Amino acid sequence: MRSGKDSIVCHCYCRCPHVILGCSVGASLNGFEEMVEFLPASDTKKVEKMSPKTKLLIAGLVLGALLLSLTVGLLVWHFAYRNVPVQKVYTGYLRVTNYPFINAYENPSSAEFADLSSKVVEMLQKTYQTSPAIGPHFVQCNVTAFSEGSVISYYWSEFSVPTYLEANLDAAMSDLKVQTVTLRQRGALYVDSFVAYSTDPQMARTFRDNKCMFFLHATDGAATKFSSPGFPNAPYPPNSRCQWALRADASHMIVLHFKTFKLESCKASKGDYVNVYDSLTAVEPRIMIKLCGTYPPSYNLTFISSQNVMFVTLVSDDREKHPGFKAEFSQIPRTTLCGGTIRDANGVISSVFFQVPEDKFVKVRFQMFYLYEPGVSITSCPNDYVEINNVRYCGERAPFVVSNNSSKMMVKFRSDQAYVDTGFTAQYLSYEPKNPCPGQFTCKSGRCIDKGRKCDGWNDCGDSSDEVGCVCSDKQFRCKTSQYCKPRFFLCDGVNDCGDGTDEQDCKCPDAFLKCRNGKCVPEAQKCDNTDNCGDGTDESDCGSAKPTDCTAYTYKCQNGQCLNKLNPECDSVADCTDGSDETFCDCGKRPYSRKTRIVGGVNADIGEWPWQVSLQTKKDGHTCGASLVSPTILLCAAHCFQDTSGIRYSDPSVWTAYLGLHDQATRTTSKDVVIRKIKRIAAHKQFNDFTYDNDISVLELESPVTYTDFIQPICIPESTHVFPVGKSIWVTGWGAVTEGGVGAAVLQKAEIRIINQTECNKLLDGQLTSRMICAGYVSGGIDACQGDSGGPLSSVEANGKVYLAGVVSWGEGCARRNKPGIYTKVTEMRDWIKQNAGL
Ligand code: 4AZ
Repeated sequence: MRSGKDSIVCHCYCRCPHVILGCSVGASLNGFEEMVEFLPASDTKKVEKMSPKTKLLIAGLVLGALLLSLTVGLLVWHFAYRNVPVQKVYTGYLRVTNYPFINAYENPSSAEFADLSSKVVEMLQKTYQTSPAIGPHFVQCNVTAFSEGSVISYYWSEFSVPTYLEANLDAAMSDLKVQTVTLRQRGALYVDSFVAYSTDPQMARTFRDNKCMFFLHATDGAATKFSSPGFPNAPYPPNSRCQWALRADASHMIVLHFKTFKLESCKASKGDYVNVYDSLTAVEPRIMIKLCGTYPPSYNLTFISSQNVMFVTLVSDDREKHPGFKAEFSQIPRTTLCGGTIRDANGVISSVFFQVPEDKFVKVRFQMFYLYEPGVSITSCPNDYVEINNVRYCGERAPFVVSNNSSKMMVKFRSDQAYVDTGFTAQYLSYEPKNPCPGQFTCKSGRCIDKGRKCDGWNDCGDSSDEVGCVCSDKQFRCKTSQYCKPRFFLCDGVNDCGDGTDEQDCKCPDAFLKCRNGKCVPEAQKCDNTDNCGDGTDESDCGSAKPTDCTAYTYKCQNGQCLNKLNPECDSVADCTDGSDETFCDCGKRPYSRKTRIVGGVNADIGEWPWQVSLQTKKDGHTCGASLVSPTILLCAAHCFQDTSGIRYSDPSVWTAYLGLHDQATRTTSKDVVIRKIKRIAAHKQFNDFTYDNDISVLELESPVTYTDFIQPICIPESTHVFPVGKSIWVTGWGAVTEGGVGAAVLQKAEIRIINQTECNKLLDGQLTSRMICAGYVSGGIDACQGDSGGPLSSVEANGKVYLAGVVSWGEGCARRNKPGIYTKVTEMRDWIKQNAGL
């Protein structure tokens, strides 16, 4: 590459402008003028009559003109693009071995700092001059900090280089070796390691103006606090470039904890972000984490350095305003964090060599496994990994087991300098070689599962070994490639559950036919012809445009009576109704803490993740039902929560208390985020059928309005025409029982489930569904709504980023039983009733 570029450069610089082309073109022109007559193109005879010399001259002229334009083009390209100087900044660090570290080096204003930094600068300048690819482009360099070891010097260097030499400079900088340099009058500087990385020039500029640069040293005992500019009274400024250099005493590590973190939500490019480095400068290979968005207070945003330094940067763009962050750090003595040998029969580990009793085999169960690095292959795992029997494991993995046909096992854990993640927790177990899973089924991986889970259509082992060689039941179908049996309600749900499309292949309509949501096929030509050919409005509700149309049950109705045939037009930031009413009442379904978080065990909700979730309690029973906040005074709930029994008059509003902003039942009276309200009015659906649970919906009015906070927000109520497609991933939340017949959860639980095909679900539930019910089930089994979740929300995150109430937890055959999905009141079917009873 490089040599090719060089040859072009040389050619253009030496030959183009005057000498060669100037002469040859000039000579040809002279000869041409003397002898040639211009001819019309069609005058072929005259051309034919031309002498060979003339023809040669014309050819030469054309060639010359071509060469001239090529030369001009190359010159323009060279001077306009290739030769434009670009500013390059490298940051890095080097180790000076012949100076001991002294405390004064921590203070950039001290004379000692100035003395050593001028030596390092001189050494860098001299070193750069030794390389022809670096020296000519050097502009300036500066030392920003020192740390122990003997003295590590952090610096930046600025260069101005023509675009076409930028790659050469990068290569030369990465190859650069610093030898010991003899300094002017001041002896020598011994340097034994040196790194330089190209960096964002804007970030590097912060070093120079020092406007938002902070140097902090951990103190013994108390944690040292710092925060983004203006926090908590004002948002951090736009276009910020702030840096915090954190230090601890020698032989210590830094523990950094973000107590509040509220930045702009994460964007694919740019956006606001905070980087944490395991270094005293912003060098990419030492980045521990890049943080953006909002983290709930419960999220453990804690990072530990490998040495006694850490570096935090804040970069903001020019859009939106956000509060920022509050952080604190402290120091702990440096320790060796892992390694060892264990000889007990069972236990919990971090990273070690195990040996169980000789007559047993050993296996390791990873309960939590997060060794994720952006852009890194999870098959080769080159950077951070766990290695067992020469197999590497990395990335983000569901619980898994690795077993060994021996009583010994070596589990190695390796992490490199860049990027950190939560890590893993594992348990090691010894097992009888002849009977690894007494009374249970042994998965191929060595994992033990209940025998009843074999051949139930769900991948319980994680490696599908429990679903191999099964005979499918009448509630199941067989996937073609894998031959696994899967629940029939996975058929035609728009999701490729088999992996080979078997479950979706017979669902397609013939060519030129449209598939209706109810399964019917209608000719494409009937789409958007103002006739409901499907019978469920599919062909008339999604016509791509928002053109006013005749009003039907499947068209969206604006407040001015106009109807639209655009699918889910509400709050999509496009005013489709001429009166703009599709974009009003959009202040709902927002989650201040909207980040997808990872929680050990997988089902605890995060604080503030479901801010419309309400706990309805009675004095006698405590938490009894869930509910959803839809306005400052209105909750939506199930009707069956308010059926009187012989003991309590549940239909009496005064029996109930609503807890809003609640996360953990244990803190319902102490948490500052919780707001408590008495209930003023209960309107249960008059047609609620307590035998079939048809029309299972109610409206509750709070005694006084609540103020919205980060933890209390309303969910959006969908219009009657809103479509929640089959197969869509959706969330159910509540404090209900965690097992069938079991006790309720203290911490709010969440489960991701999928909307299930109404016809298939009705088959599974022996025809008990009405059109006012929808089914949703947990894909990998075992989790579902249960007693105590009733009345709570089925929350759907829609394309517009807002969360809509798709259903209200209603009933089910037991809880989390295979092939028995949960049943929810279909809110779209209840839209008019909600309007009449809640005024919303
Ligand atoms: C209940 O008793 C209940 N599996 C709610 C939901 C489900 C079962 C029971 C769904 O409140």
